Amino acid sequence: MSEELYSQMAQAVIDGDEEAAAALAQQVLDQGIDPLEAINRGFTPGMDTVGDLYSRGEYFLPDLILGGEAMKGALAVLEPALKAKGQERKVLGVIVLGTVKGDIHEIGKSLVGSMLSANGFLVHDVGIDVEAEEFVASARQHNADIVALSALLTTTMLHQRDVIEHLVEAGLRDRVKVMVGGSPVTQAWADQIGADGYAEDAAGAAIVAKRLMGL
Ligand code: B12
Repeated sequence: MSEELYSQMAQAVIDGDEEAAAALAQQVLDQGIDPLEAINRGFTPGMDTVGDLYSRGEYFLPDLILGGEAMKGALAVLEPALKAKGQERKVLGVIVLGTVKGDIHEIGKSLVGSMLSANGFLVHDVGIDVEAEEFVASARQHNADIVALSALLTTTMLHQRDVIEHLVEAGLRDRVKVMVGGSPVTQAWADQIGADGYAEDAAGAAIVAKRLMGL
């Protein structure tokens, strides 16, 4: 039964049908299905298909936008349930999270934020297209333990390194850990730029964040 529901979720994103995606997400909550499971097995595969169709020239920018909107519609319904899991716990650490300069992809970043909150971290989401200076200012303001940087473009992942350099210049690097992610980002890239952690997905991000806190 769930398999059928998962493929409907993927299809709603592929069709860019925000209303259908939100209705399916509501069904997830009503039927007591694990929201993360629905995201990983239903909506995200749909988003991946949209990306593949776009790379093959079968989908165009408006299709990419519609797919993104459908995914966001589903996440808007599911995120409160994801975050609620973390609410009764004590705060494990403070994280400043954002998508780097020049990059407006927000879906994966927000999902990472929800998972970190669900796991007991206090997350300050500074948004998308964020300048290195802003990450540094926010880390200082919130006394962050970790700065988490998302990048979805091969061109913008270079700005993850800029943020690390700015943290060094600001004298914060000794006490602020950095973790990086996003589809073009790899462990090798994380090592190359001197990041402390990398994870492939939102669930992995929570595991890495705990490791960085020594938990
Ligand atoms: C939706 C989408 C868009 C939407 C974004 C809407 C929004 N509000 O976010 C819009 C239409 C705006 C868009 C625009 C563009 N896009 Co786009 N987009 C996508 C698409 C289809 C899906 C991304 C997504 O949301 N995935 C779902 C989420 C859940 O996954 P995720 O983002 O990867 O995040 C997960 C992990 O990466 C990880 N993660 C993410 N961040 C972090 C951070 C940390 C710290 C950690 C630990 C982990 C982590 O965990 C997340 C959750 O599991 C991808 C293709 C793809 N399959 O990735 C292309 C893609 C990323 N886009 C691409 C391109 C080329 C563009 C444009 C340049 C197109 C254009 N010609 O204008 C613009 C760039 C705009 C800009 N300046 O940023 C290319 C990038 C190619 C490259 N390697 O550089 C891709 C790969 C499509 C393709 N196959 O060609 N896009």
